[in-house]
Amino acid sequence: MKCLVMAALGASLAGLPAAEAPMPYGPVPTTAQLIRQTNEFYGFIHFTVNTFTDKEWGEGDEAEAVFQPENFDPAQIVRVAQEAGMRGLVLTCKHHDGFCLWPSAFTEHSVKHSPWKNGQGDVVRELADACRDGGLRFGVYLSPWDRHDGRYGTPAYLTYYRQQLRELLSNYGPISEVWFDGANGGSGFYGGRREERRIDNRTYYDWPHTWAMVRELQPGAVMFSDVGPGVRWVGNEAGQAGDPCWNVFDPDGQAPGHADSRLLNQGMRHGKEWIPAECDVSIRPGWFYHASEDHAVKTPAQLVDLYYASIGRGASLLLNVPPDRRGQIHAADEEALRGFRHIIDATFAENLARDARVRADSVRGPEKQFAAENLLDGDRETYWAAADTATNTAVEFDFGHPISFNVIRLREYLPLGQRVDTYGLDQWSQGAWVEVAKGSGIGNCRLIRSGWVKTERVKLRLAGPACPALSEFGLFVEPVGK
Ligand code: FUL
Ligand code: CA
Repeated sequence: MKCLVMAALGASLAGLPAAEAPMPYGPVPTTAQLIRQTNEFYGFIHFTVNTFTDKEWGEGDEAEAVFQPENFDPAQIVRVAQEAGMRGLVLTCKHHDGFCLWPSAFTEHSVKHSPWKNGQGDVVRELADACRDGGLRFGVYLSPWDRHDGRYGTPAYLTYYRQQLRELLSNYGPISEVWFDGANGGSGFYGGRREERRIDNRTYYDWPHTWAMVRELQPGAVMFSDVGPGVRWVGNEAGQAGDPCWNVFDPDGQAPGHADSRLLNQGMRHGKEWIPAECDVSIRPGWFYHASEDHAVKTPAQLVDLYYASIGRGASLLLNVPPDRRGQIHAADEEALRGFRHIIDATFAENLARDARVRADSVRGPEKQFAAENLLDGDRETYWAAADTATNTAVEFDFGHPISFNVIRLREYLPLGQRVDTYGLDQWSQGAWVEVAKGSGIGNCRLIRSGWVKTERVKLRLAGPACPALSEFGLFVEPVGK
């Protein structure tokens, strides 16, 4: 990732004279955001008392003894995630019911009073360690809404919330993502009072203060909430990014739990900040495991559709895979993920455009640094850039013989911002260019299911407010009937 940043600054490659890289256009990602985005696919782990009470939202009055996984196996969870192609996991360390999956020093409502491992267990520690061993990144979800704690709604609760966050960010190694949920207030146990509590979600949580603490303790972590600041909610829990889904956004006037879902879904072309979207969606109807939903696990084909509707529109995908009462991923979910991975791997195994002769209308400088061939080298850190004046430009790919494809993949070089407004792809057919796809917005990844196209040449057209900087172009075959 350091390389991406260096190349953006115009450093020379392989001893060639440095050419000027294009100026970034609009907001650009931080290094942490770039890593988050280019890793694309993550798993969400919803696990707590609800797994054992068969609920989606615990009331906050659950006995700690309820939490008793038969055979919690973090290595199994990590293995399933790796095989699915996930690059990290985010764990619900505390959901709305307030039960803590780690032995927090600031509450008695945690695993330390559960019979699981005689109160000596720590789910956060075990999963964080397993992730590190398996090369997965690890993130934490700490629900701001707490239906157990009697202080919820008062300033004292915020102190408690930050104490807990400090524990999670100080004692469990590097944290890649901190997930701030937007569900706020309502009825609950609240230390035995059993009442309704309302808060003003625009002011109560004093987010800037909490965000500053995260930055101090885990500078490499990306913060999720409805409105960022690191990644934003995509506006639905169905895994559907807008088309287009711009990486830039203005959070002004919006707050976690208080944001316009249509704007979140599409982003803002001329937004002031780089806050890309993340699609959180469950592999099952609910977020927590329920045996009654074993037959409602999404099929491989549905998961592949989610991939195209999230990652394929430049967002990241946070797919929830809830452990069952054993504390493991159920076989039905594992099988669906395996089928999904098989289709994705089969599709993207070979870029059919890789050996094409490529010719761009405009290339920046004579050096290889910005050459059109960089579009086909399979390396996201190398890119083709046109001259500053070439804001409406095209690249042709000549395969030398007819090829058939049904998926197009485009990637922008993100350190230089989101530069392309519109794209179009033409095929050479009976002596003329014929359009096969068009749209707007590229970003980290744009996937287009074009239907079957058979041709010897294609032309990619791009237009925007600044010259394009694209890192990859690919044509693929999704295994579906011709
Ligand atoms: C929502 C919560 O209310 C759900 O239970 C779940 O955690 C989901 C990811 O976020 O706001
Ligand atoms: Ca490249």
